[in-house]
Amino acid sequence: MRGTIVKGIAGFYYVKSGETVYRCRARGVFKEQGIKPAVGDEVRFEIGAEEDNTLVTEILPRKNCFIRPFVANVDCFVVVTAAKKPAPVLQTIDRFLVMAEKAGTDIVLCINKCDLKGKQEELREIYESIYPVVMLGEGMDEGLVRLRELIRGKKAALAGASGVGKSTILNRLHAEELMETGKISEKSQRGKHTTRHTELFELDDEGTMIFDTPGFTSFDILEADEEELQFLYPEIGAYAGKCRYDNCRHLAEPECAVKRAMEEGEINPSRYRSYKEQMEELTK
Ligand SMILES: Nc1nc2c(ncn2[C@@H]2O[C@H](COP(=O)(O)OP(=O)(O)O)[C@@H](O)[C@H]2O)c(=O)[nH]1
Ligand SMILES: [Mg+2]
Ligand SMILES: [Zn+2]
Repeated sequence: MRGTIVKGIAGFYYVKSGETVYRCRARGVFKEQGIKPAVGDEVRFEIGAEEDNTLVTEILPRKNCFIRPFVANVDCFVVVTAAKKPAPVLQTIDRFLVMAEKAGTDIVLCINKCDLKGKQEELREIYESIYPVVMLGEGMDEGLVRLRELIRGKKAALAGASGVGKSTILNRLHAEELMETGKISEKSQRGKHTTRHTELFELDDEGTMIFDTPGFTSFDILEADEEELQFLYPEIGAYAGKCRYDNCRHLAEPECAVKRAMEEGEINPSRYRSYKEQMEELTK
């Protein structure tokens, strides 16, 4: 049988296959081999004759895998920032975006708390030509509908600094789904959303799942090489090979197409600054 790990607690893995969730243990040999199933893993499992004898027998190849939180197969990162409270920090937003680029996922930028008078327009201006940008806030249902469309059929994860509203957005997505499907009793059972351990929730019948995790509030040190970094900033990578020097890092080299593009207003200076900062860290 095949399924998706939606939860792991105390040595048990909960594998969703069709409409059923099976409680499994991992095959003993996994431990010997240092393999640990992660929430999000696609697995094969075998139902045992006795109770608690159902075993995860194979972990299918992962698209990506993260350590903190320990999850696998993220299809789409929803990078969340607030328009205000906390004040958006562009370098922080860029680092989350780079983490997502490095993991090879689809990316959506969510500007939350747009009901407050904040920096939403400035943020939108910087990012809307690079990523889909969704404006969210108290009572802003259009943004939520758009977000649902952008993550449809994918395993999505919210990432962003603490306090930007990730848990609130999860609650809004759940509430909308529960209203649509009439699963109100389930809603009152669950009560208000609080994240304790990592879980993968199904949001609809179209395969949309969302990682509910206390993590993705920070990023590990970027493991990329110098040539690669430009491609983690897609609008900078678009100029690769167009500079005077083939190995141009777009720093102090003459006749650099990236710097020219910035002077002509094609690349935002704050994005370039983030790129430069990360490049300096990589080459330290
Ligand atoms: N005004 C406003 N406040 C919000 C919005 N979303 C979240 N908040 C508030 O921001 C605070 C942090 O939200 P939370 O979802 O816990 O953020 P998290 O740390 O990213 O999970 C809470 O007090 C929320 O009520 C919003 O759209 N507008
Ligand atoms: Mg939270
Ligand atoms: Zn260059």
